[in-house]
Amino acid sequence: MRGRDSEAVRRALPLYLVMGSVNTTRDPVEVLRQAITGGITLFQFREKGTGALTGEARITLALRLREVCSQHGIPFIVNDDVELAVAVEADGVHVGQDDADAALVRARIGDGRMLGVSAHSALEARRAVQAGADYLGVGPMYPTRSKADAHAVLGPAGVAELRAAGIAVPVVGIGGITPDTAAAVMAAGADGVAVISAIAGAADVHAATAQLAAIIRREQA
Ligand code: TZP
Ligand code: MG
Repeated sequence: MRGRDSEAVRRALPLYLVMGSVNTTRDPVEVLRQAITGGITLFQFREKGTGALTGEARITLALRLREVCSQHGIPFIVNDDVELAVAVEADGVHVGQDDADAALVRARIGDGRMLGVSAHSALEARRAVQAGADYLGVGPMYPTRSKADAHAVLGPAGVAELRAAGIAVPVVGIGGITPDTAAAVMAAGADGVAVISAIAGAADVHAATAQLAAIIRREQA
């Protein structure tokens, strides 16, 4: 998957799993496999928070998850670590507003990899696009327990606001999204939903993914 092709990026966004080892009590490799067969379209390795792996263990897990994505043709994105992304030949990088400067990340990864940037307002969105973002992560849509330093809840209105402001780049909503709320996020103008716990924390990962995928397909029709 190459960055800079907005239709290809849009097609990758519908069901975006974000996960690190702390987001599941099981083997993340097995969770990722089940999520892929359930219907995710994109994966982000986000090894953050209390108990997150570091050093060699982190790189080893990244490589294992990267391999599973490659086997199934699912693009692999690395959260907030350009060097790791390049080292594991990731398809892209995602940075938040407090992470590395998006324009510098774009310069470092070139046009061949996807760049995702978190945005909470039309101003941040415009700046991100100017810096070279291929897609925007907008959230939190709803209260979340998966991110300690989460921004104030925007709701799906946060996505609608960006669209009303003329932001046309691919957008994924994130934060607290469940099967009960995914349709509202799509209806507000998102191209996809990004989730951690709705998939990684599900008792049946495959079934939870398939349920979300069906809801999103309905919204796209
Ligand atoms: N960025 C904004 S909210 C969030 C991130 C990484 C956490 C999303 O996790 P969950 O479990 O889907 O609420
Ligand atoms: Mg970040």
